Amino acid sequence: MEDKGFCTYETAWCPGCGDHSILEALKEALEQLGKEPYKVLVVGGIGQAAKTPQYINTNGFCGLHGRAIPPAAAAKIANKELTVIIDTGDGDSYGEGGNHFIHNIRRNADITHFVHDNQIYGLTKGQASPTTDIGHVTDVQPAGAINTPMNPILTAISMGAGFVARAFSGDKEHLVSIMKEAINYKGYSLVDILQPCISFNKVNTFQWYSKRVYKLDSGYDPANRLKAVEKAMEWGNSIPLGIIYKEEKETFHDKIGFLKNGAPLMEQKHDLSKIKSFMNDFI
Ligand SMILES: Cc1ncc(C[n+]2csc(CCOP(=O)(O)OP(=O)(O)O)c2C)c(N)n1
Ligand code: SF4
Ligand SMILES: [Mg+2]
Repeated sequence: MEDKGFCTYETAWCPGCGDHSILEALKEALEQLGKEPYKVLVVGGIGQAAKTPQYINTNGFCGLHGRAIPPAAAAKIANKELTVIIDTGDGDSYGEGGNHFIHNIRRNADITHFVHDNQIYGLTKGQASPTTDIGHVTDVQPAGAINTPMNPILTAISMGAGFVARAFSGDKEHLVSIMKEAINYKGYSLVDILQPCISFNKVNTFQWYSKRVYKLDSGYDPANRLKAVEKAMEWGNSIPLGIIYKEEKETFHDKIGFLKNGAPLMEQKHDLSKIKSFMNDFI
């Protein structure tokens, strides 16, 4: 596809890594939505996936490990006109960033979260991540992973997230369509994107995912929360892709008058005399 402004940079990712097609899909989704690079912010934490802000021509920020959500939410609060997108890994999002993941759902800041879920810690060479299945053997865990994996889709739905979806890096067209819906959604949107790590995950390969994933059909109703819970629990031999749950909800901005109405917070003027009189009450 012609590059219209989101640019192509040389990456440090392995050839064949699913991160490449997620990055390409992100650029296509932004182009198709007519977004202008200077009005988009892409945020990552630490990890292979979290390098995404360095490879796309938008505003960008890389936080500490597990800390992509706080700066992303803060930027949206400061400037509601920005399209704020988090692109980061399964470890960064659900492990080190698990606390932020849960509490941002409660807050419902209007940000989009694309998790490159390769079911492994890629950058640090193959430790189990929160989504690694039990028994998964790698060089650094020769006896196999022993902890119960986290189900991020089920967690998000149970916490009250209003947009929860799953996609696969091997089906870019479908991924682009899900990304566009997630970006357009008002409130927190999560897309868990299955992604092979060809160097350190020898179990969940491109072929492994390809054999198991299937798309939800047009008869599936994403507004039915109980059905969504059932779908969220489907994993193993068949793995559903698509919008698993969707509901319109009040966003963080909707709940706070001065954020909702008027200019973006960063442009609002402060009345120093009011601050002074407030401070005087303490003297
Ligand atoms: C506080 C802290 N703990 C641990 C690390 C080491 N570390 C860097 S990246 C990473 C794992 C990243 O995994 P994931 O988020 O799944 O991204 P991937 O590399 O798989 O894309 C870890 C443990 C760190 N940088 N900071
Ligand atoms: S180590 Fe894995 S996640 Fe990292 S770039 Fe290589 S294939 Fe991708
Ligand atoms: Mg990972």
